Amino acid sequence: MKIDIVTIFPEYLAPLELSLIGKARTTGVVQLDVHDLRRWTHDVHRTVDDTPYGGGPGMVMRPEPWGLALDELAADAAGGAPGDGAGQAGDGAGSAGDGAWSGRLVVPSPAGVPFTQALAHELADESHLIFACGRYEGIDQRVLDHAAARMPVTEISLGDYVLFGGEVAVLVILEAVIRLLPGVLGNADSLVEESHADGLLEAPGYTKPPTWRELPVPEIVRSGDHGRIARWRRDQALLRTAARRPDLLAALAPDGCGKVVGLPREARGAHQLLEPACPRSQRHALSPRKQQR
Ligand code: JB8
Repeated sequence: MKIDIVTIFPEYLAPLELSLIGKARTTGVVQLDVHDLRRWTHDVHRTVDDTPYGGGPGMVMRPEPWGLALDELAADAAGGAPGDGAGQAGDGAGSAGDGAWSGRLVVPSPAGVPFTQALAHELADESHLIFACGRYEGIDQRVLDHAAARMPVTEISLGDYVLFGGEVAVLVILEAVIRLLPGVLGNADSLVEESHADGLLEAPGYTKPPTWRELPVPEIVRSGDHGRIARWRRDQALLRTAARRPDLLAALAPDGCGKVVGLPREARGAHQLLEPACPRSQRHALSPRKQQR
């Protein structure tokens, strides 16, 4: 997989040299390059921002450097490349950059679609990802509109909170994506991934010693009875999910916590325990379909 990241703070992406992502780079699983947006500025101050039309606080990232960056990075290696220097007008108003662009543009934004494991899998199936890291009040919308006419563009939000810029979001997204690529994880970790795909939070984990600071490891996980251990872990996963992420449980059981349907037989005991964690006052939040009626 080819990965390009454009940012005004290349040093922010230094962690991509470490650990398993660093190894994926040195082994060639990913070819990752970090680019300074100012490389595509031409004024003496290498300006990347300007005041917002319509007023308001802060600054907006100017479209011209972003356009030139994408002209170059999205240039289809096979076909006539936009911005390959072969006769396109300079920057400024012109530079249509016509022709198909390769790759998929990913733009972290609080206004994006939620990042999920499913979206991580989708991105892991791409051959070329280009990440645009915004700062200030974000990137001029026309950059995304222009790109979206030439390549897939996905604005992604990590959650309902606001960062200073897109760099740390890109670190998160790439950590989730690169660990899915063939040859990055061993088999044991692949199985962990599958168990997370069942839509529940993981059960707690324990290791030696059997008692630590007077706290014992739950007897059942030391019992060696793998059938009972599996049921216990499933129960713990359900309890945690109900207490912390009722939205996930609702997705498993669209009729709400009064009727948990579609769960395996062995989960029903745990479901009885769940009822107190799912009070009447929360049931409407667990039944988005009913709410719509
Ligand atoms: C300026 O919270 B975020 C995020 C915040 C940002 C920009 C990009 C992403 C650009 N502020 O995901």
